[in-house]
Amino acid sequence: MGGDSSIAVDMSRQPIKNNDKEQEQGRIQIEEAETDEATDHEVVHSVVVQGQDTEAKDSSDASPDKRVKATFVTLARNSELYDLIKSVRRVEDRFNRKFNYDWVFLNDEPFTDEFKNLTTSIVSGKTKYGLIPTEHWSYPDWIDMKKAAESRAAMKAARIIYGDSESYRHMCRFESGFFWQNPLLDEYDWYWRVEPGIQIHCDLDYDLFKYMEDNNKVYGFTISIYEFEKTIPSLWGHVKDFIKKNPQYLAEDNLMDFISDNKGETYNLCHFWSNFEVASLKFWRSQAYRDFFEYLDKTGGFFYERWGDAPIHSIAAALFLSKNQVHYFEDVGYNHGVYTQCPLNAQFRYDHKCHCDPESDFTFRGYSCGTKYYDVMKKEKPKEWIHYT
Ligand SMILES: Nc1nc2c(ncn2[C@@H]2O[C@H](COP(=O)(O)OP(=O)(O)O)[C@@H](O)[C@H]2O)c(=O)[nH]1
Ligand SMILES: [Mg+2]
Repeated sequence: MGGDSSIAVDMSRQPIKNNDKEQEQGRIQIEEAETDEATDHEVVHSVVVQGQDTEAKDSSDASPDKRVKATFVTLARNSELYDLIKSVRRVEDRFNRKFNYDWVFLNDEPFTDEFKNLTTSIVSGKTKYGLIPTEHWSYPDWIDMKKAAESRAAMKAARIIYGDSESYRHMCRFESGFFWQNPLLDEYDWYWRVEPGIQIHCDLDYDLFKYMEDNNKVYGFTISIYEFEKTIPSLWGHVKDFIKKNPQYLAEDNLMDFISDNKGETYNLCHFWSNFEVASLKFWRSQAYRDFFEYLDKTGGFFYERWGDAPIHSIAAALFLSKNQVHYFEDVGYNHGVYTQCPLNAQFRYDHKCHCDPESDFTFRGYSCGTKYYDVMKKEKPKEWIHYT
């Protein structure tokens, strides 16, 4: 079961990058205007001035009625550029060169020209660059800094991955409660989250955003996994308190059975791996999610423990959505860190030019929540699954 104490690292999070830094003061919300430059893809970079997006040209060749209001979104550091650019290239090659969706990049420091020029040269849609405001990436005034520091020291001693990292906590809190509040995302209904170093293994010949919209889906994932219990010891207690106070937010036909094995008494640690998400921005903007995030944030758990955005997003999706509004993208072929999704059917892989090894597929392995998801959804498993457990 999840939270296996023999596992000494947080399996849901990959390489340790400890890059805490002092937060600078007085940041503006959005970066200053830039000069537009047409790339050899004939894509024109938008001008972003304090949240005003003055487009010089939109080169999208998809007809307007076929496109939905969607964008890619990436939070990244300048130092991750060359790890990120591979992800961007792969997403473009497998999907976006056919659809030309925009791409929003967010950072807690100003992006360098090198970062902006290179990403703009490869993204086929418009690129936009946002500077995260200090209030979305700093300690709220109700946090006891001494208690937070003691907790980091204790988690470091317990060798919990990212246990002593302040920046990681700001990142998880930002991805939980603030990325969707960035004004650069205001004009969109959908986003696809992309992180540095990910892979897309298969051709995606259809519009995933449009699929979500046309099929009444809200949250889409590729990999699910158990969370490391020591990062969230009090989370479920707070979730239960929140539900008790706000029973109206619980969806009738929800996915509680995916995240709890005893009807909600305890959390089984299953969550959707949030480094890949194709999801509705409207969901995070909803009153239910706003209240949920605010309630959790007030407990200080992002800082006194080390709550990840993945369990926060997943618990909300599992409780506030009906199970049919959550979509498993079994056809993407995805990799982040040591975990991979690879379609098991050989003909499917050939038809979609997948380059992954099915042996690497994580879906039905021990530490994945894939089997649970299939069982809860009463979804038929691929006929090959038993060979890949
Ligand atoms: N701008 C910025 N981005 C960050 C920072 N820490 C993490 N990220 C981004 O947040 C996402 C998750 O961080 P990552 O280090 O990949 O965590 P992991 O996937 O859990 O190991 C990635 O897109 C990172 O680029 C930070 O301090 N500043
Ligand atoms: Mg990552």
